[in-house]
Amino acid sequence: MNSNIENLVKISIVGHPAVGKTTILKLLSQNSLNNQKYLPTQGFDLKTVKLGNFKLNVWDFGGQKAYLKTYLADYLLGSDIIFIVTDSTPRNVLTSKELIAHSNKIIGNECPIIAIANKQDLVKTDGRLSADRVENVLQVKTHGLTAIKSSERSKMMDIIKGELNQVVIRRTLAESEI
Ligand SMILES: Nc1nc2c(ncn2[C@@H]2O[C@H](COP(=O)(O)OP(=O)(O)OP(=O)(O)O)[C@@H](O)[C@H]2O)c(=O)[nH]1
Ligand SMILES: [Mg+2]
Repeated sequence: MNSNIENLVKISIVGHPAVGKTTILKLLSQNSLNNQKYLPTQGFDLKTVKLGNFKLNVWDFGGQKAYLKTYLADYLLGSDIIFIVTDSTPRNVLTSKELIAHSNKIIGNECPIIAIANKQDLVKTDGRLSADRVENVLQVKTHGLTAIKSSERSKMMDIIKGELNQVVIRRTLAESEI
């Protein structure tokens, strides 16, 4: 792939408030996490991350109800990969399931929805669900993560790398249909 456009990938991170979306954005785009204080994202944040030949535009969308209700369709439009983040509490996993159903209606089969079962460091201490159990409930591919640990960066990058192969295949197929 030579052209810049072909190497540009839109990754959308969505989920309810305080599940760790901005922390994942920082994990991908910064060397270290300097502040773990919760500051709700107003609107959205966007960072560009290089991965091999790819330029990833990673969109971190504020999870407050007003945003999701009004802008979810706009957020998701043109995504190549959608990550739905949950904090792995049973209640949040259930509301994330609704968000997945809603997102599916918006984007159809256009792009994969992958779940991130975040805050896995808290599974043993306060009854959060393991990634396998989250996957059973959500019925979409699910990866466990502890986004506050900078050592998890390579795991998150590998998850994206795995999905990029599919992005390339889908684009090639779409081109051959034109
Ligand atoms: N223990 C633990 N805390 C985490 C983890 N990931 C994020 N947090 C904390 O959870 C809080 C919320 O994280 P954010 O990344 O700001 O949440 P958000 O999903 O962007 O929230 P909105 O912007 O309101 O939609 C912060 O205090 C983070 O430090 C994790 O893996 N483990
Ligand atoms: Mg945020």
